[in-house]
Amino acid sequence: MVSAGATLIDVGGESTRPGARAVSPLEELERVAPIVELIHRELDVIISVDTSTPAVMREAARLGAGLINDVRSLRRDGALDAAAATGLPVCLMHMLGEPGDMQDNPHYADVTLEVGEFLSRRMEQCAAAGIAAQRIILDPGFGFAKSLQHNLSLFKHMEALNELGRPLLVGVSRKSMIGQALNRPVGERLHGGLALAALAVVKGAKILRVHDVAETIDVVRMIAAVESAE
Ligand code: 9MG
Repeated sequence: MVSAGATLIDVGGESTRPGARAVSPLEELERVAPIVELIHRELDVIISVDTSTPAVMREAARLGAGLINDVRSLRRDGALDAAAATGLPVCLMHMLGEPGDMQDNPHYADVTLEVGEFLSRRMEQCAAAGIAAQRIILDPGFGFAKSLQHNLSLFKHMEALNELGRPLLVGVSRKSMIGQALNRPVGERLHGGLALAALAVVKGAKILRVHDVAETIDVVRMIAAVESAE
């Protein structure tokens, strides 16, 4: 991934898939710490640690992580204080509930508005805990507590989230919204994912969380080539 051009590698020890087995903080730490240490030693890349667990945030930061990616937006007990203490940038993602129950009939009157309000409230909580706005990246949380229609509508109106004034991270690679929209199994979602990657960049996304790095980099470079033309 790094030789293909990735600037960040996201390392996680607890699956966020619906129905995934819960992992104790110790088990999560034992999974994540050696990988963070190894990547930090071997590769010139920013390590993003995908965790909601305060102890993992602190230890990963000590071992060289450069970003905290929390799908729970620092809502676990102690997470705000732990993230603040690391001094690292933080990605706040929108999700309602927990991965185990998030897809049980999610409901929104206006999904983009509600995602924006949620992220704005989380930024306020971060500010109160000593995490300055400049340290924050925002993520609409595609596939987290959202139906296909919620995901499509949120994607269509994603530009509205730029008004929050912070860089947007978008993760849609290989996700079920592509599978559902195109009726494709997970191994056949590359083209749908690249289409969404291009659209996300056009709508203002600054970071793409992807599996297919080389292909996505071509998409981004091609957009840049067009945008920089006379
Ligand atoms: C861990 N993880 C899985 N999907 C994700 C997404 O869309 N965004 C972020 N920030 N993390 C994700």
